[in-house]
Amino acid sequence: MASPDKPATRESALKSIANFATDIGNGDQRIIAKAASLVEDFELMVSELKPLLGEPAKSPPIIGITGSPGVGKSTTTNALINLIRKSGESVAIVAIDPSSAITGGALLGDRIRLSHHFSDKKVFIRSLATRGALGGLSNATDSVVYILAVAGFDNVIIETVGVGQSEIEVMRHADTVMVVLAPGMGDGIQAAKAGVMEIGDLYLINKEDRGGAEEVAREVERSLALSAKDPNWKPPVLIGSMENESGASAVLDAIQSHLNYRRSKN
Ligand SMILES: Nc1nc2c(ncn2[C@@H]2O[C@H](COP(=O)(O)OP(=O)(O)OP(=O)(O)O)[C@@H](O)[C@H]2O)c(=O)[nH]1
Ligand SMILES: [Mg+2]
Repeated sequence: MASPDKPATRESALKSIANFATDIGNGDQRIIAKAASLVEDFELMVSELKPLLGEPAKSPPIIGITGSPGVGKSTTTNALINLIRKSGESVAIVAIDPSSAITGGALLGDRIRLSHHFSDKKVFIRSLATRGALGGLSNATDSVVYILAVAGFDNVIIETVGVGQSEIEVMRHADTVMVVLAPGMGDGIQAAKAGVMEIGDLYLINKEDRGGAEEVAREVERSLALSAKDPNWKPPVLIGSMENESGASAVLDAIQSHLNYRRSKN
């Protein structure tokens, strides 16, 4: 739908971003959402935004959550949001939604799952649709994450569905990548095949309540023994049921440990 104040050119889009600078810095969610739309529509790059918005005061940790459709990534995200908010920190979520253009389905599910956070000013949720070339989504993610950093969010979570090439690309922007799996989806074997064993800093076997999680965990550990992403970091394999938040604080602790490890390296 054409909106009367929607910029028509890249130049005017960048002008709008420049005008948004103060409001973005103040964490105005309506303006942040507008800026994100401009990033998507015009594929604005961080290198174009930086002269307009400056360096963020601090860079928030970027937590990537990936895994096959339906394993419980959004449910896990929701559990993490609850924990992060309990600690008083703010969090922004970027959900990469490959299906929205086709079905509009997955995002709707996420909307319902995350909707109780919508009135919380310290939680910002934004979806980005897959479109265009492989690098497009990755660039858009990079730019939106940069805007969220300027806006001062304490934490950023990126959720991607699946483990295809563009997801792996997107996950490169994350400081810590968590791969979520679930029993009964042939996931242990699939994961080993699909190359997720190379991208995870930690693994969560979700839906423990359904049974079979231990077996998947052992299988994942066996695969991990064969393919180390970082010889100095042994990815923890956690088990939980995120629907009832069982094991969620152990997940957040493991994420924090990896972020600390990363920081200690830099
Ligand atoms: N039994 C059980 N079901 C769960 C658990 N966590 C999530 N689910 C269910 O699994 C389904 C998928 O959960 P989502 O969180 O939407 O999964 P997702 O990985 O984000 O899915 P996509 O974004 O569509 O790929 C939902 O029906 C959840 O209620 C759990 O711990 N136990
Ligand atoms: Mg989801």
